[in-house]
Amino acid sequence: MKLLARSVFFFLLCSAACATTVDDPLRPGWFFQPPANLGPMINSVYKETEPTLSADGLTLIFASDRLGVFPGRDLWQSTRTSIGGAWTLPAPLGSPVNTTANESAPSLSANGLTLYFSSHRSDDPNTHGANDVWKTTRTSATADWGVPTNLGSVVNSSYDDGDPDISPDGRTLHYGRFRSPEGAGNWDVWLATRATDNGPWQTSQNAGSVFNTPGYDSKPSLSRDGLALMYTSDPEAVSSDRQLDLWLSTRASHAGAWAAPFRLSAAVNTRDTEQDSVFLPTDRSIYFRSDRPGSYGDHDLWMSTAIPSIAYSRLRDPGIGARDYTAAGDELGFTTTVLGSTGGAEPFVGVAEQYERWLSMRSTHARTVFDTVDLINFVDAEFTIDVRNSSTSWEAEDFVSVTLSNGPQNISVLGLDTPDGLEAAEGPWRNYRVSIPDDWAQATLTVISSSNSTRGAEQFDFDNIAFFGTPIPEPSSLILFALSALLLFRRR
Ligand SMILES: [Ca+2]
Ligand SMILES: [Ca+2]
Ligand SMILES: [Ca+2]
Ligand SMILES: [Ca+2]
Repeated sequence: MKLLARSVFFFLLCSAACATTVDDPLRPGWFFQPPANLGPMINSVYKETEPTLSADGLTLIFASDRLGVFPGRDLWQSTRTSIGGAWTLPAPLGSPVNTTANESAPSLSANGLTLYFSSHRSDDPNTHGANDVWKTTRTSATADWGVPTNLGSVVNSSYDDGDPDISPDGRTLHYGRFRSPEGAGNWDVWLATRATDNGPWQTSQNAGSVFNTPGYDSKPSLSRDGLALMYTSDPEAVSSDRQLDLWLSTRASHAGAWAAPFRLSAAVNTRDTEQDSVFLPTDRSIYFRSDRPGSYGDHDLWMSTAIPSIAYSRLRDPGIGARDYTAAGDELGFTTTVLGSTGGAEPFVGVAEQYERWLSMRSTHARTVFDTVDLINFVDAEFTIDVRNSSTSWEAEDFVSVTLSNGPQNISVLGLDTPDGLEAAEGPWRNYRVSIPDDWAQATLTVISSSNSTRGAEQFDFDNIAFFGTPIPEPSSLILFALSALLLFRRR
């Protein structure tokens, strides 16, 4: 049945392209995929940071400390003639935007005529102290940029102010401020507002505890549709081993509240630095900065694209400590059975929270079974999960397994009775991914772990769980009509 459906799928590919409804691209359930380096035309042995794109996606401006006209960090620009086309060799924006001071974090307005950026212009009499947010304007997309002006005392302070992100309607500026008394600590996300897209800034406030933690929280980026805010965070504030990651929050409407943010999957976030994300015009892809392996040197710009999931669980909605969770729609519920305590200190199984949530199994023998996922209407299905080993050691009788099953058929995603591939002691999240055969009509995820905790505290964490696949489109009514007409004709 599924193979027949598959041939029908390819036959109907064109009509599907027209008929498929595009859901909100950033609703929970969309997951960003393993990223690709932007390549040696953009990236170099120097730092490439803080990208911004024009509304048509054909102009890229970023900061780099590569050798230009001035020493230090300057703004550079590259262009392309089509989405997916090759970027030109970047050129510095030049004076009066770039100076001997550092310029960074550009953000281009929707009409492309105003460029916001941060700069430490201590010689300029208009500075409010340390880094400030500045802007420059031009009269057309091909005109030269004018002399930059300071955004003024509503936005700027005596503290470091930077990382501006101008909203598509020009009325909201998300930005970052460092160590101000109104903050939660380190960098925090702030936002300023105004009534028109070109008037004076009227209000400015800390974006609040939904986003801000004692650690680093900055480099906000609002999606073009205004329903997603991605930013860079290190909530644990481990300054000696800073793990900057990309975090995302969504809201149902422009007036709605932001949902609790989540860390993007370990398919994107690694032990290396991920920061400075910006949405591309489709809101489905991001550019960001990372120093991960595969970079051309220091920090590079990378790209990742989000795809929709069939079913997902980020463990955000279940209450803290929950062992059972009933979910609706395409979110996965689960049931945990404790098979026995292993006698160690602090046995725990359930949803754990610090600034994010994950399923944690510590000093117990437990099995968690997730809701069965119906795959009948999908082909090329895949499964992904982030797993972390927080054990202090690995001993005999410790094991962790992640298995998909369809009746008697099984796929082992992860089955370890040794720590191969999973570093112990606060190891990084690792992303695991498997393909599911097209003849599977459904799949059930089972996670089991156990530990011999008489000799230590073993702990396994699970997060960012999702099933992906290509939907088999419903035959359109027009084609059904044509098929029935054909059958009727043949019978006569
Ligand atoms: Ca580089
Ligand atoms: Ca300042
Ligand atoms: Ca903070
Ligand atoms: Ca990271």
